Amino acid sequence: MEMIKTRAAVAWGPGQPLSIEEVDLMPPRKGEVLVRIVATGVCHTDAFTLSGSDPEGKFPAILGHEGGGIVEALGEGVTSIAVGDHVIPLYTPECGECKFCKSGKTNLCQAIRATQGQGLMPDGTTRFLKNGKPIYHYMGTSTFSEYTVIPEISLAKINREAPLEKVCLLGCGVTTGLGAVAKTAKVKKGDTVAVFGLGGIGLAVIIGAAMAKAGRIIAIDINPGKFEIARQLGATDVVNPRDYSKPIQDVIIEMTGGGVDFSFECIGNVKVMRSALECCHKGWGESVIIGVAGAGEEICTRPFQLVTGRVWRGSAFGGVKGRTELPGYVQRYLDGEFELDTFITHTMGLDDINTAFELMHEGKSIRTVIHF
Ligand code: NAD
Ligand code: DAO
Ligand code: ZN
Ligand code: ZN
Repeated sequence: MEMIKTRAAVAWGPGQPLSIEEVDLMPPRKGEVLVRIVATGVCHTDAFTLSGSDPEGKFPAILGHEGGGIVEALGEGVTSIAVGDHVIPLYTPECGECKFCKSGKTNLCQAIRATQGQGLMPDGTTRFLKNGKPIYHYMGTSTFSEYTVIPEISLAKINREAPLEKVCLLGCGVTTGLGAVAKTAKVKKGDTVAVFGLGGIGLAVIIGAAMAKAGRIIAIDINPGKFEIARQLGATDVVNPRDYSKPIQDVIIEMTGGGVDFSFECIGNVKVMRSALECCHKGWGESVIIGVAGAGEEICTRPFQLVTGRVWRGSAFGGVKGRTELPGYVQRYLDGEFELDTFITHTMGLDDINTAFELMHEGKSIRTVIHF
């Protein structure tokens, strides 16, 4: 197979708008797959990396990690995926063989972690080139390109009947929220839940909590424009911290007669992470950090908060193992267990992708889905 041209949104440097241009894409090598991306969501993590706050952010790069696509060609030795398969790229791969995959305790496969974090394919090179110079991959996925090359272990094969322009959201935001509730926190019927940040992640946490039949779901955001959708998806209470002069954890402790059973931080703000921990019930409340904080930032609380029974944990991709478990989430969507339409506030072509970032920064969108 020859090198092909692909239309992509290139991030040339931190803080710069993405540039839509044609770049060269080398064919898939051993263990790699050429995928035609049909649609991709734009997640806050893309904006985080583009801003320059991501310690692993490398430029120039092709960002994007919430995609859905169709397999176009296979590199040598690929056996688990066939041409024509519908796939969701995975920024958390699943090799099935590393210590992490075999542990049964985590979804954080480490098979290609080192190269993926450097924007490289597992052999240490890039498939994207512009004028002969490498353009880095992003999170092993680079879905802001019509064609992309992805390791076989980073692809979940899904039911072909699933609409790729919707289930692409299961490539990050929605699965992250649903998984954090069901797999990381293990929320049970009747539990009280607080959700900090009502973007794609926080709203997916609300759906997950409603599916778990949580008794009370308290949705917290400084943008009241998010409250209507939160209620529609199952929030029982909405709270704007700016309406109160005291710390938001005190407000929630009062509202709940002692604190929540589970809280979820879906923003990436270390101060809110503290509030999320401290609004948990003494003796048993658990707080799950989902938001990604900027380079060098640290969380803090008084250790006595943990001594007295609160638990702090974190969740990446909802603790979901991509190859073995994500196809099941797609099926559950097809079976009508949860919806995706409410998340998709905007759709547009790749040429308008910078508008998608503006809408996110202005708090006007939940998810924009880019259609190629
Ligand atoms: P988003 O920007 O769409 O939503 C964030 C929300 O937080 C917005 O509604 C905003 O108004 C609200 N907010 C901001 N500051 C606040 C404050 N001080 N108090 C209350 N609300 C506040 O983002 P998103 O796409 O939903 O992503 C959320 C976070 O999750 C990001 O940090 C992202 O990088 C991270 N993320 C983590 C994972 C993971 O696997 N752990 C996966 C995807 C995204
Ligand atoms: O295994 O060390 C590792 C890194 C795993 C990456 C998990 C990323 C989760 C948070 C980033 C947000 C994803 C969009
Ligand atoms: Zn994401
Ligand atoms: Zn592995």
